[in-house]
Amino acid sequence: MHIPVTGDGIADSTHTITHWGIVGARIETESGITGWGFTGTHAFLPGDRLIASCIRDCYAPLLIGEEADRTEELVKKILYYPAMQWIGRAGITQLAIAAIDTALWDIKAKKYNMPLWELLGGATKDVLPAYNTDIGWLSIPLDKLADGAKRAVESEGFPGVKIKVGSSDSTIDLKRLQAVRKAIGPEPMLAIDANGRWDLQTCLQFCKEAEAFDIYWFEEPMWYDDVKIHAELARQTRIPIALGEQLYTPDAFKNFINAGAVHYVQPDITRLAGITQFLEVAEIIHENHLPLAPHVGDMGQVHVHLAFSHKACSMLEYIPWIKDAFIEPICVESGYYKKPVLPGVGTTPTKKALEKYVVG
Ligand code: 0YR
Ligand code: MG
Repeated sequence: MHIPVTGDGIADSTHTITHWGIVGARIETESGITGWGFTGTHAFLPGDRLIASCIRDCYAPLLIGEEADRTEELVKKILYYPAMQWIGRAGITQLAIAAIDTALWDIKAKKYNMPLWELLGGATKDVLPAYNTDIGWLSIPLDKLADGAKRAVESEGFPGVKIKVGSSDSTIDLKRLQAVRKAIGPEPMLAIDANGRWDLQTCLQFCKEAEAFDIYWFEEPMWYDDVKIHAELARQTRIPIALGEQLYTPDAFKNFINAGAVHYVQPDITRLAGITQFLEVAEIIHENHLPLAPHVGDMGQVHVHLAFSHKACSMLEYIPWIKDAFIEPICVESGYYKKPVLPGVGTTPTKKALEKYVVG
């Protein structure tokens, strides 16, 4: 499905998009359960077709006829399928497996008639604060940015917001940051996200000035895979570093964590190979006494279950783009997430959405 984002489109330092693509798997069992799982894209159809064909042509034949309930076993089977290991241990193959894994968990949760958070052993918290990213795009002009942030905090009750930085001139970002902090006051959580755009020099300079605005975290400051420069930045600034939305394997997380290069860890089921690997990464994060702050870009539908269930998680990003395409949309009231109640993992689309948004 290709679903329109907020307004006429949004931009961060790296991505300019008008639609969000959710590409995925529908798996049916002989006993009549249908599981759904998705990854997320720019809604770039040729790319989406690669993911769809990876699911249909490479992995589906390995799963047909298997016992659907053996979730982890089936995920390991496709994750470590020798003929596919050179083809991908990141990117397309992980996005495809993510969708399949999510659909398998959906089947299991539906079979046991429980929402995923309950299937995973129950909620570890009653309240889950949401922070709003949708007010903070780089494409929003400064006056609207400050107004939107103020409205999110004061009228809508969000305990926090995140704004995008990463402009070619970082003094522009400092002005935007200053305006937002002034608009929302000293209390609310305020995070920034450069989507990997800057280099170490720019980050060091920027952070020196930005420390005055009480930044909760600085997300993806520099190139996604470079552990060393993030460790260096972490040593030289008081602002905590957040990342993980573009890491595809548990090993990648270990590398950043072991180097002291990350403070808030942000796995995303749509980039990691789904819920099974997310749970593995969540344990690694917890063992290292770090906070888990799942990325929602945009499969909040599932992350809300994982956030309520895992003890290392105490907040969740909020981006509302695709919620209305599902029979139980994610729901934030006065800045806090509501616990899902329907059986499954939250990925069953509405008939209407399938009619309206499916592209082929
Ligand atoms: C746009 N959140 C993010 C959007 C957002 C991205 O590509 O997906 O900015 O997901 O970085 O933390
Ligand atoms: Mg981000």
